[in-house]
Amino acid sequence: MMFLQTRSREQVVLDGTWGFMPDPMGAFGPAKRSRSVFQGLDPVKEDRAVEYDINAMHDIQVPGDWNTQNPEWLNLEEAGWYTLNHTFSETQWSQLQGQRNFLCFESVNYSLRLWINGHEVADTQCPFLPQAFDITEHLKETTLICVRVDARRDAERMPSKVYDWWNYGGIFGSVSICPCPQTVLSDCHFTVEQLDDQGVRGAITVDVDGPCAQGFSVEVSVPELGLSWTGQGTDGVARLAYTIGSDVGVVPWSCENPKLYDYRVTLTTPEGKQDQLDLRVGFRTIECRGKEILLNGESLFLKGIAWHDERFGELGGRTRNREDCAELVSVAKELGANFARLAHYPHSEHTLDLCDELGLLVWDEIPVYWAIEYDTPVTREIGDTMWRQMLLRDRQHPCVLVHAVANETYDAPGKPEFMQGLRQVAQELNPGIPLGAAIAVPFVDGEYTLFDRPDMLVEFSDVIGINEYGGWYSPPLSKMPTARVTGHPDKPTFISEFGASGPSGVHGPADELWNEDNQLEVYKQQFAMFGRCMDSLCGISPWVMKDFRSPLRQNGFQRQFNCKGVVSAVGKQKMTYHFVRDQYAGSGPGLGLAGSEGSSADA
Ligand code: GCB
Repeated sequence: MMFLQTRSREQVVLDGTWGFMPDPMGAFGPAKRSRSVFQGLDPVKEDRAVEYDINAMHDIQVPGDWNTQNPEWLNLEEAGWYTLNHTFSETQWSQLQGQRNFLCFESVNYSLRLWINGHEVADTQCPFLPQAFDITEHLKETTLICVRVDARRDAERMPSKVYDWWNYGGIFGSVSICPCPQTVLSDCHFTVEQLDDQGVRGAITVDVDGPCAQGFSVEVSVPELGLSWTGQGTDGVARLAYTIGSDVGVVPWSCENPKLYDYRVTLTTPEGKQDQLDLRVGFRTIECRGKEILLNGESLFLKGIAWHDERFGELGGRTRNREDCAELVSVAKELGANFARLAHYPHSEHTLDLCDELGLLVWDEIPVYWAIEYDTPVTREIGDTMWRQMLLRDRQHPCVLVHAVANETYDAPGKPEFMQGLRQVAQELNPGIPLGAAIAVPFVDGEYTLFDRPDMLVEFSDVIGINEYGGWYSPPLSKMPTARVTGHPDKPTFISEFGASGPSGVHGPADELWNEDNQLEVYKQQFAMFGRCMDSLCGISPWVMKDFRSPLRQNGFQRQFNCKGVVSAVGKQKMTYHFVRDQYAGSGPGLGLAGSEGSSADA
């Protein structure tokens, strides 16, 4: 498996109707001949007792989770077999000749096992993230692609066995074959080390894979700026230092003006063979200074909102395309947010594209969530693989403000080593971006404090997120008028979660749980607390934008949906939506935190 930058490449897109067979016992597999789905047997043509029929599978749409495509599969958590018997058109087939052909998956949950025309080519655990496999030697004009997706929850996986969201399984993202030259440009990205009135300075890294990776030349050009840089690479990498003088007038990427520049990178091998990518860059710097987080040297107040990568609709389901993601991002923009917490695992890359374009800063996150078995080799390997693929993918995106290593974890054997490993990888792959963690903080003597039961991530993190549920879990609403929160004295600290369940359309007394009026009251008390503690905080991010499907929420108010959204599962705005939007539109040091009066939610 490798990371392959596929943007701007011509691809044979394999999205559409595939065959699907649920395998809830995990019974079909390479063990017995008659059960080996990847062989593509047909019980009629074979005239023998084959217990599946490659030509009579259920229809399923790719991309898309399996759970929301058939009521019988809503709770399917074991394996599912996907098959596609694809006959290439003449044009497609000629496109693939003489090329290195990669089969690319944008996103799969959880593990993937892949056979091409009966040959096993991959067995990976890298959920939610892009994966590319060289399948050149097994391709034929008619090719059987068979994918076993195993969505089991497992103690050694990340996330582990219990978590507060739906375990959607399947192929969520697009699938394509990407023909590339033998020596391929696998990636390219810009880092920015300095951006001020002197201009911009940094480095461009170009990654190359293939027979000529030992010696090649590259050219990177940004036509809009009239600039280009050239250099040589060895060992699969070329690093070009760049300086852009202030006279060129680079417009920095910011929330107010998310300026992106198109650029082209060209690889030339010693024999004169070329490869090319057209990508985008936004120039910006991020820095943590004491309790502040700075974008382009200016202090930021994060007006955030968190969401799951789940599309709008009665059923839920993972996002499948740019349109699904755009619906979520537009709610964040309408709320007036400048910061998106993409919880609790890597979201679709379409969301990152939209955040780049619309100026929303992003916290991305790997699913190191609640109990994790840090000490086992399987978990360590999954952690390392996911973290690498997420950083490789997301470092392209100027919107990314923080890479998050964890949410509400417990100290456990192996955790310090695990975290140290993540830091080393970050240093190697994307050193300019701060690391963050969301930490569940206890309420002690009227105050949320990071230091009562310190989590090792308090000292580890560059940016600290505090998850607190004053007015909902603890303390009760009655204690909120005097509650306080104290951040880290030397690090940027923000509230990464607060909230309450407010089932849409349910009204009742503000001091009783499970109605919208109570949810609003919790928000009012929370914002009042933030207003008392502004010197501790560099931002806030309510939990959560939209009600989302979760097996942990089974009471009569929720019925398998966590209802802490400020909008419902179908996008209906709740009272808290209006309240947050008014607060974010307010003046003052980041927020109109003077209190709740005047909110349109009161009307
Ligand atoms: C949390 C978790 C989040 C849950 C939320 C809740 O602290 O980080 O994943 O969904 O609480 O609603 O209880």
